[in-house]
Amino acid sequence: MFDISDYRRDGFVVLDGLFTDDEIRMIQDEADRMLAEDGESRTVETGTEAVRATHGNHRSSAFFDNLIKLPRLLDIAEELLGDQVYVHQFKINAKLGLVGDLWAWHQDYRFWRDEDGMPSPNALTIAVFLDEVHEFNGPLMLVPGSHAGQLIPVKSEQSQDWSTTLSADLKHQIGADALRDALRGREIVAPKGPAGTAIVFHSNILHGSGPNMSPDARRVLLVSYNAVENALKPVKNPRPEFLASRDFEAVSAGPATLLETIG
Ligand code: 6CS
Ligand code: FE
Repeated sequence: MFDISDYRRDGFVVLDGLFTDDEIRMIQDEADRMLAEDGESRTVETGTEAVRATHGNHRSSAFFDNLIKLPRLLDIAEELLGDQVYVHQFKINAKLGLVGDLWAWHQDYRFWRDEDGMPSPNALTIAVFLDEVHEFNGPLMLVPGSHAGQLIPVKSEQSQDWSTTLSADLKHQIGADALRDALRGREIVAPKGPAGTAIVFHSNILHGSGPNMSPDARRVLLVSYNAVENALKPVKNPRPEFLASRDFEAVSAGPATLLETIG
């Protein structure tokens, strides 16, 4: 399916056609149902009613519970993490046309270590394009090789409000000087492609995305798998279960195909 050495070198790989058009249509329908459901696990773009993201939907949607157990996803996660895996976080980022805001440059492991007590960066995310990703609707940008170093220093702050870990005005912001150092001699890539394309990326890779300047939505479904051996340690202020799961039971493979929406 892909060359593991590419993943080890770059910290990510792009998988064309991981899902078929028919499967994407089913995923889009269930994603829209979840994005429309108000609740604590849904965030909106600052100062607007426009939905930004929804989290932990595999815990309430039988359809997404089936999706996270697809062998085509579990095989990748288990191979790259070298262990059985569980779902640390499930989210759908909407990045709606013209209103979808940016995701500042960051490393996921910064959040999963400092907020959730994750011992090591042996975790990854599989991001599935639910819409075509093109130059103007806020493609995910990644810095190949940036996963191999230490965590980039951030401007620390003591906010206990977990919503600042998901907003455009992101907690754990990386300052311009630290960013300049991290980007020196490196390139920035922004994989584009049709719905059904997937990007598998390391928890330590520097990534972000700009605002959506086009009328086309850029919905992306992201499943973050953690190695069972890398289960979260206890922390003083644990984030909600829909953001950082503390059910460390290994996920067993389910059917190889998506089941009809069982909404
Ligand atoms: O805080 C988190 O877990 C989330 N925040 C960002 C900026 N990306 C990773 C993760 O989804
Ligand atoms: Fe991220």
